Amino acid sequence: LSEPREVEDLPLPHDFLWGTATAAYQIEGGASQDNKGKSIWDTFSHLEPSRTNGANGDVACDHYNRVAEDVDLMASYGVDTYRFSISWSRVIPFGGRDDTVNEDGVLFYNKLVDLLLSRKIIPIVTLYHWDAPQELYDRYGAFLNTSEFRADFERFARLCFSRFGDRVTKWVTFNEPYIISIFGHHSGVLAPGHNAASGHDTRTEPWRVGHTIIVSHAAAVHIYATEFQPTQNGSITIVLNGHFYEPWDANSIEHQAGAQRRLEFYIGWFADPIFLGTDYPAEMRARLGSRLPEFSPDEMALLRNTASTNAYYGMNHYSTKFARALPDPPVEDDCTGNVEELATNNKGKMVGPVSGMAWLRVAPDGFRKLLNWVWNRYHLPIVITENGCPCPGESNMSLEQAINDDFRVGYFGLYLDAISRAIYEDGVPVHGYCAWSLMDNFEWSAGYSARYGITHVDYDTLLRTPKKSALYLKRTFNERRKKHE
Ligand code: GBH
Repeated sequence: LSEPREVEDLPLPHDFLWGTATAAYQIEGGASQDNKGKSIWDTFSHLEPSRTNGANGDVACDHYNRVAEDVDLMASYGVDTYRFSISWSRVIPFGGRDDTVNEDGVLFYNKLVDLLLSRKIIPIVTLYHWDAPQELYDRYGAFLNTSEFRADFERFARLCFSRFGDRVTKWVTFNEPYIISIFGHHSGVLAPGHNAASGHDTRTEPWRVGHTIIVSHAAAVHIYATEFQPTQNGSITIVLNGHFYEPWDANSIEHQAGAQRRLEFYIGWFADPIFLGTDYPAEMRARLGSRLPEFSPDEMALLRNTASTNAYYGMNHYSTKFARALPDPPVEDDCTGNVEELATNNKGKMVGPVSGMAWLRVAPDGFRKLLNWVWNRYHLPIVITENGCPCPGESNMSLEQAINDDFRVGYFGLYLDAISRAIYEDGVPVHGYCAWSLMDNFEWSAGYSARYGITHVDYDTLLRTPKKSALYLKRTFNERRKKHE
């Protein structure tokens, strides 16, 4: 697994879409410009800046004021598509169903969408990439109150479909519900920072949050399918992230089961109800008992009715880990299925070379296996909605060093080879790929110290400089897609 590998530049289908991805809070800045309301990320990063490496998204990449330049940049890379998110509190500052719409916020996204279309770039729009209006937590606990949150999210979704849906035809409801639930309401390393130390019930909060997201997603899908899709002809789905898990001991039934269970606790948690219209995975019911909410008959019916409306499986994927089953009973607030995650297996073998983030190792074979796992379980086409990495040491590099990002070029090359093999050798329908990210940006708890961009951003001058990887992606997609013609 850990030997260095050569990129083969294997072919991809001629109609395979590629592009880049970003998220509102990570790039926009303009934190209080034009009446934007506060989101939980404004609160989280300002209240205790140590949680975000001393940084915040007040300015970020200043994309809010540089949107035309950024669309030009993407056009120069030859992208087919661009995945971005809408800041809820920019279009509805207080977020709620009876709160006023901020027309300046709507105008910004109209401008972005029109610029993209004028360059023939297809927008993929995420409604929620982690920046809940602060007011919704203050009023009723946001995700912790399913019916209130669902009603407010329905209004927000309806607003976006009706204002942008004449031109936006590819919608994503939520980005990475696992991260919202676990990192936001268990470890608390991401906003709103709920964890045991801050007095929250980590035995139940993540599962309640997950439940709210699943139901709110299905409600938005229902609204889109019944009120908008007939005239707008677009598609809608959700984006789920997840590592692939290899058994820590490849020959042990116990650890094989542990790896499978870990995948179910990470991915099946959301994907089974959403894409299959069924209950949570049986292993989760068995292990979590009353900690896991029940779907009401109405919720179950909604899930069954909307499951097949989801257009594809939106996959964010970065890396692979080894899963080691732990002896039962698990700790009280276990959220893993009682599995430990490791970078090394029982034989001392590493998952792969480490990137600029300790958790992110280069493991294209795990990626290919995950594509197969998802296809075999859900039978949906797959779009890679995020994939990428920071180079080792990149945060401390000069501009000149940083733009020579050979490590990232190698990572992209191997992960694209894995997609090619999944398509042509395994028969998995993968339809598109968005590199994370268009440019260096605010990397949540790491602040500006982790650079995932294919474009370098100088945070003093805000100057954008293409890295080698941007030019590689442009060239390799042209070549790989020709190979297949
Ligand atoms: C994505 O999240 C986000 O959608 C995007 O906004 C973000 O910038 C990008 O990835 C890069 O991080 O699994 O405990 O070892 C990915 C979420 C972040 C989840 C890192 C796993 C690693 C810690 N991942 N986290 S762990």
